[in-house]
Amino acid sequence: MSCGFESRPGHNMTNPQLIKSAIFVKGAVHDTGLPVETFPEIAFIGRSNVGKSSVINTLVGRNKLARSSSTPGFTAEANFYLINEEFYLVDLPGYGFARGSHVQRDKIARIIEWYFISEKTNTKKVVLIIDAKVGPTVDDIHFYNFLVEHKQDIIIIANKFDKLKQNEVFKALASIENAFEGKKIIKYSAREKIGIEELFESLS
Ligand SMILES: Nc1nc2c(ncn2[C@@H]2O[C@H](COP(=O)(O)OP(=O)(O)OP(=O)(O)O)[C@@H](O)[C@H]2O)c(=O)[nH]1
Ligand SMILES: [Mg+2]
Repeated sequence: MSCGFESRPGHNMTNPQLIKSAIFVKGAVHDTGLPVETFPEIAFIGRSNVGKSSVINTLVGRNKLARSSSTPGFTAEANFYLINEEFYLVDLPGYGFARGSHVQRDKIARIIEWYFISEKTNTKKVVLIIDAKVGPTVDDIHFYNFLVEHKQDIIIIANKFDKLKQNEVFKALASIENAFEGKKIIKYSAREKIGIEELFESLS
């Protein structure tokens, strides 16, 4: 069984035909809510409104699989999408919503922590999404360190790259790279469909 997107030399990785099926299975906030069937999981984590749901949609070539919204705090559970009946993409709730209450923010942090600590989940890779325009936040670094502590295989992408002016690109990338120990950063725009191929390759 493959545990990610198939990578075939010469194949157009953005071709949505590689995605034979993409189905929302369920949302969970606790072990008891997890899908019955176990498959390898790729999780998407990042600030509220950074574009996690939009990135998932670009990867599977479906505009409305994962529901996205300009209202921050939209995704409130760990949402499991079954791809090709082989693996799950897991859309996590976004952290750091400035206008959210303490109680709300705590609740979201607990859900994210539960997802990575649980022995019932089956995470193979984590895509940490940073806002290219905003740059790395204290929360981004907190959750990155949390993922490192929990020995996760982390891929970092800088989404909303389309919002950067040409003369902002170098500085924006450098500040993200510096914040994450010089790790490779994939430039991404869910809106302009930039970086999809590179992300596919990292996941395969
Ligand atoms: N300019 C631009 N806007 C984007 C991009 N990706 C997402 N957006 C917009 O950002 C907003 C939030 O997108 P979502 O995908 O819902 O973000 P999310 O991280 O899932 O948000 P929560 O579920 O609230 O945590 C929407 O209005 C999207 O259209 C991008 O690459 N560029
Ligand atoms: Mg979302």
